[in-house]
Amino acid sequence: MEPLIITVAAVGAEITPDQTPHLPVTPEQLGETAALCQEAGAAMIHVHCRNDDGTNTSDVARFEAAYASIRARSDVIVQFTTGGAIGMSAAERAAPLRLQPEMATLTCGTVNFGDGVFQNDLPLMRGILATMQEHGVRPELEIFDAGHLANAKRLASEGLLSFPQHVDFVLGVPGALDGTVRNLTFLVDSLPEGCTWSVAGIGRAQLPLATVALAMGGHVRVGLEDNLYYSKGRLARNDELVARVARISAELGRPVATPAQARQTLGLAQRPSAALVR
Ligand code: KMH
Ligand code: ZN
Repeated sequence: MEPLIITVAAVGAEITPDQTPHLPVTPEQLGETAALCQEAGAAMIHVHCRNDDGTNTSDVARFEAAYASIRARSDVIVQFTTGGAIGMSAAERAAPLRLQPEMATLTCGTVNFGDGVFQNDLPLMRGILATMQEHGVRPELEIFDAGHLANAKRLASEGLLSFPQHVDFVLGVPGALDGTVRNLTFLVDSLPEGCTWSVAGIGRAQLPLATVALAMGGHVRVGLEDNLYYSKGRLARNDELVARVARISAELGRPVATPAQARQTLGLAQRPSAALVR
């Protein structure tokens, strides 16, 4: 099996700083988190940004500062959100793409999201995808529900996307597809030939789905965006969630990918290491 790519979704848009002392809020905290998580085994960081008071932002200057801070301290693949937070406009969600991160998410359909609706109609998807292409940003297709793969295939049939792609199954969001092994295997079986995939299990689904995915040859996303707890009642740090998956992978005999190995697997350009950049 190819080395396991561990992505850390360190921030997200839903967790508030009063829920945990471990949420990285400032660009400096994001850079420190990236360094700690790379040390623990992460090869990629999925980035949302917050203002100093913890509220969500798509401010380009804030993303620029976060990007610089991560780059100064680590080699991880930097993947921006284009999902943002519920209620953000498509233009807000796409704005940070002008910074040309290596990757960005593309959510492939509208879905209930708790009490809210995460709006991703086809025109919105086409617009975000076009902005990614304009800036040379590689998508990661976010699949929250069974119909989302069909939407991605439709974009491909329109010539806007070509398979294979890297796909992330986000399973267990209230209102979307449950985080079960059965749902994961169904989705993996539905993928176009040659795709790479990871799973982000929400809440208590995170650890079992991560374990199953790494045994199946998939990749794994963990982090506070998806799960606040290390164990029942015990708040997690991002780096220890990464370290636990890396340990399980080692026990199963599967090596954990360095950022350079992850770039090779995903077909991304290599870049000089942080040590060289500094
Ligand atoms: N915050 C969620 C509504 C993404 O980053 O691409 C959407 C989200 C997806 O987090
Ligand atoms: Zn996200």
